[in-house]
Amino acid sequence: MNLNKTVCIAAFVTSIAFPAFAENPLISGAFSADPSAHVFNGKIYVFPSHDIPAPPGSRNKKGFNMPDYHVYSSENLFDWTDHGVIVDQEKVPWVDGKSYSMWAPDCNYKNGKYYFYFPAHQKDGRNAIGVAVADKPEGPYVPQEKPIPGVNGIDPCIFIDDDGTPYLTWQAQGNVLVVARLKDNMLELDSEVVTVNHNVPRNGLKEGPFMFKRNGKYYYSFPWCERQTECICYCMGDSPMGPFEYKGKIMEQNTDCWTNHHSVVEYKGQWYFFYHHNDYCREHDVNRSICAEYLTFNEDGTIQPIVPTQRGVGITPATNRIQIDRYSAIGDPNHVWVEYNRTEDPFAGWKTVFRNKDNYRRPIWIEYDRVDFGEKYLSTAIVHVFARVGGSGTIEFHADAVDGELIAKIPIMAKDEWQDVSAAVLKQLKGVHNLFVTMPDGVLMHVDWVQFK
Ligand code: FUB
Repeated sequence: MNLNKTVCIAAFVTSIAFPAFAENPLISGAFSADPSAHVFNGKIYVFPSHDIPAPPGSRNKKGFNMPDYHVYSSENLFDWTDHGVIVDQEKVPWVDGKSYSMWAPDCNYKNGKYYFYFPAHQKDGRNAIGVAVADKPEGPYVPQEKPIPGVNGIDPCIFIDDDGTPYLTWQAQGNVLVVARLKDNMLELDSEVVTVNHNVPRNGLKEGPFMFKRNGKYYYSFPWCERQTECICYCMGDSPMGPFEYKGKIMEQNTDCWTNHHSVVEYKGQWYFFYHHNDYCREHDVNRSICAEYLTFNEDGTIQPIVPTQRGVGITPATNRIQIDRYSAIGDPNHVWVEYNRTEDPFAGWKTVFRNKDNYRRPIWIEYDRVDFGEKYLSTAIVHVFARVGGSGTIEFHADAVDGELIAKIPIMAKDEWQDVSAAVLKQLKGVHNLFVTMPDGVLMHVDWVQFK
């Protein structure tokens, strides 16, 4: 179970990092969507929007209900700190404070200040994009009295070129992506608003643009509903105002969440792709959660397609509760699979089910890669497991392969309730290894997490 993956810090109070896990979704305990990731002061900051279940009195029972924004930060991609609410619909002078319309935002740094751009409904119901300004990425942010003149629409992205010139791109009314240069004050337009010139081959809704630069090329990427749901496609060009040439899809459409929304960032020499999916919401797709994957460029600057994973990014300490259901690889799906924990809590997470049917003779296994065993002596291996009476057996941990070195062998006495069962570590590992968890004997076991101490 992924309880308490992050700690929420009351706004502007000292931040405390709570150990979390380097898996997808990144944030537990609250819904989060539309992640905009940036590196400021040596840390990754993610500015997502914030989905909530429709509150009483909402005018939009079945759609998005988005009351405010939080910002999250991490230095290592597994400890995420929630710095609390940075902008609230009730506290922005121009926003209809009961509209729950705070959709995808973005943030960037210029002239010693952080500028946070966000869309919302004005009091007359029309969409506008406003700015809130702060001295630090975590705030406090002070919203401007009025939205940016001449900018009507949603999903702002603020790109700052190497020469310091800021550009704002967004989805304008009429399903069209537009771009304009901003003045040095970051608060007003400094050019005409122009339609982004890209040659994406077919029609279909386009929104959520993101712009970044690498090796002198400008990348312009956005969610595009080519078929049933949104994929993320990208274009490349030689100027932030376009034209851009369509290059393909970074992430294909998925089946159960209609929207996707992304950002791309380089951190400590590695490129990352942030996006969202409705992992913690079974019933519908308007309560979403942010995720991240590694992003790789080809020699010619094009981007390798990304397939969403449970495992996500980052290295997990062996001393964490390792959520093996966020696996990197899995054995025969007839014998090992992942199930959602059925509880009242939407963030209760998942468990792995090991099931030996018909005297299956091959290994039943799941792999969780990138586990850091560190340099210290870890003597005990623990599994949080449920096995029904009559279902006793063994769980084993192996290093780097299903039949790799045996790290621990844990006999499980069935108990009809969840239990922590431990055994001595048989093989001391140092550094980062891929962990394989297997059930060499037994009939049916549910495993929630494993851990080393
Ligand atoms: O989160 C609300 C809207 O859904 C965003 O503004 C779009 O990009 C889509 O993700």
